Order: sequence, then C-alpha cells, then structure tokens
Amino acid sequence: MDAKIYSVTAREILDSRGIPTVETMVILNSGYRGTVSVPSGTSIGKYEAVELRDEDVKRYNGMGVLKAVTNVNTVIAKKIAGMDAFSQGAIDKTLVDLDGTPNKATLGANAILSVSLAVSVAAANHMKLPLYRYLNRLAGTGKPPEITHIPTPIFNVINGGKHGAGNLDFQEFQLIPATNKPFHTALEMGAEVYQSIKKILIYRNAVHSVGDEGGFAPNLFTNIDALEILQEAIKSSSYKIGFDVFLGLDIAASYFKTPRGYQIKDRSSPYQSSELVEYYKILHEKYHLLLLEDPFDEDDWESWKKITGSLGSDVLIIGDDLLATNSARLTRAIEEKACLAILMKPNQIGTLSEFFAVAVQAKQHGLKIVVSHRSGETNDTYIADLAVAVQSEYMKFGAPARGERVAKYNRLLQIENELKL
Ligand code: 2PG
Ligand code: MG
Repeated sequence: MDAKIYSVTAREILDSRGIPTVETMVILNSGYRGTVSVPSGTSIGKYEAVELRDEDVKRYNGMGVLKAVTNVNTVIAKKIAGMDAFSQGAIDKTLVDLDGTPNKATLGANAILSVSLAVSVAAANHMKLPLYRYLNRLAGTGKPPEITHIPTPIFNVINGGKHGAGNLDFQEFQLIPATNKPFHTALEMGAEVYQSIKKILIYRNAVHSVGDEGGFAPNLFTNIDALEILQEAIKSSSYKIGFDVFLGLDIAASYFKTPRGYQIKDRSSPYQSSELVEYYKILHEKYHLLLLEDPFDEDDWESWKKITGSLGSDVLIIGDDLLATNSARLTRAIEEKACLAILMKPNQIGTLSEFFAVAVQAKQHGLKIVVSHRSGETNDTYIADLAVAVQSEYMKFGAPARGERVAKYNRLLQIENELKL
C-alpha cells in the first residue's frame, strides 16, 4: 500500500501546565500513522508564528484550541488528503498557502505544525525508519548532515522570569556539561548537580519547589545569588566549573526592559545597554558563562551588535526572541553580526520545511544551533529526534526532572544507545 495521506484528525489535549494544546494523527493508505502534539511558550517573542486560541472564556479561560482542531479536521484534512507523505516540502507549502498570512494567524501555527510534524512521523513509520534517521534525510540541502553526536544538553536548573514562581528576573539559569562528554555522562552530571542544588536550597531555607521547566524557582535577593548557588552545587560535586561544566543564562531581556532601561533586582536604577554589557562581562569572568541567550530586547539591535562585538569571542550569544526561527530575521542578524547562535523552536515558525531551511541557513553562515523545547510541553519526544537529525551543537529541553522534560532526555539515551555514539 502507498504512503498517500488517508486521514488527518486532531483533538484537544492538555500540556504540562494544564493548558490545552493540539494533538494530530495522520494515517496513510498503508495503515502507518504518526501522532504528534505541539508545545507552547510563555515568553513568546513578538516575531513568532501565532497559536490560535479560542478566546472563549467559558472554556479553559479562553485558552481552548477547538478552533485550531477544527481547522485541522476540516480545511487542512481536505486539502492534504491524498498527498504523498514523503512530499514534506509540497505538504508544508500547501499548509503555508492555505493559511495565507506571514505568521500563520488564519489557521494557527499550532494547527499547521501539528500536521506538518505528524506527516513526517507517519512517513518515517511507513519506511520503518527511526524518526531521527528519516528527519535527517530531510534536514540538509542535498547531503544530510552526518550523524556523529548527540547535541550537548543545556539544563535549565533554576527557573526565573516568566517560568518561575520565585522572584528572579533572568528566566533560565543553566548548567552545560563540556561538549566532549558523551550524552549519558552529560545527563548524569546534570542530574547530580540538580540534586545538589536542591540540598543547598533546603539548607538555605529557600523555596525549592520547581518552575515550568522543572528547574527550582527560589526567592533570592539577587540574580547573582542564583549563580552563586549553582557554583556552590558544582563545587560540592566531583566536577570542575569551567572545565567539566559551565554555566549559561537565558536572560529573556524583553521582559524587564522598561522605557528607562533594563530593570533587574541586582540594582535599584535600571541598566543602560552599555552598562548591561559591562555587567554581563563581570558575570562571565566570575561564573564561567558559556552562553547568553536573549541578553537584550528583541528590537534592540544596537545592543545585540555591541555585546556580540565585545563578548562574542568568549561567550556564545544566542538569539531566541530576536530571531524567532525566522529566515528574514536571521538574515538581518547575519548581516549585522548581532549574534553567533540561533535557538530553534519548530512552533516559532510553524512547518518542518521552514525549520530545516532556517537550520541550513544558520549552518551556512557558521552560526551554532540550539534546538529547543517550549516551557509548555507534552510527553512527546519529537524534538529529541529532530535535534539529532539536524546535528545541532546544543539542545535545550529543561531540567533533568519532570515527566515531560525527562521523556526527551530518555529518548536521547535510547538514540545514543542505538547509534553506539
Ligand atoms: C525560551 C523558552 C524555552 P518559552 O525562552 O527559551 O525555554 O521559553 O517556551 O516560554 O518561550
Ligand atoms: Mg529563550
């Protein structure tokens, strides 16, 4: 039997925050099928493709996704039924054309992405290939990237900003094992230090409940205190900071930019951009920062250029909200030398083919890639296979704790084992 699309069916399910999301199943004439659910962000960049929410306050406080589900089950299903599941490019183009807006506002990026990804899973199953293998074939232009490594994990172990119930301004305090560690060792390191952080927080009488991505969400006096706790946790382990393990920050600076400057709790007056660059330099010198994500607001291009020019040779400057996995934004960032790496989230752009096109563009221009989850996730592990397929340098799937986060890490253990990497 052939791999033409027989049916496309979506439904509303819950994500890790108890908020509705879309799950879509694609069945082929051959009987092979693919089911995928899509994630959802909280710190959503201005330039991302948009999720369609029902805005019906009588259901889920307006957060229902029945409109997106209906779009899949009617317009989309009708249009792509009968198409060949191996024609991912043609299917994605059909979805983009059907929507007709640059940010997928008509049908919803949640509806479109769920279909785009589910088609690829059904195709992989039809070919009896592991998903990462099938995706890898779609990932390059001509020659797919050779699979030689599992991307290095960036563990988000302390959650602040919009992800934590605590009071920290920076969104993610991260732990990054050295890139030469095999994945299972990196995971072990992350999990061990995570447990040490918990002990330190308990000892200090600080809150040790966790935030949206499984990292702890304490109340502390300053953002620096969180870095101190990470440093202490590493010291209490057998690992050496700056050698075995490094620290990173997703600043998510758009969320504390005010008309008077960048306002964080570490200082009473807001930071002007050149002062913030100097502050980041100090943090780097003191805490071995390997990376800084979104150190400035997504429209503050001048500051991005400044920090990449002055700190870029030592610290990986990553654009998340700045780039929104969007080719036009990436082109500008490359021209203006605004950052050195791109955070890539499939739902920021909305189709698999566009995701791959951005990955190719980034690689061609020497930018490093971080494949990333969202703060609202399900137990779906697609993103783990995708990171391996693209052969990104890094991946960011949250803390080494909580079901929806460890599902991805456990999937990577499986892939590592299978590939004998
Ligand atoms: C980020 C992401 C994922 P969200 O800012 O990098 O960690 O958060 O999904 O809330 O946008
Ligand atoms: Mg981010």
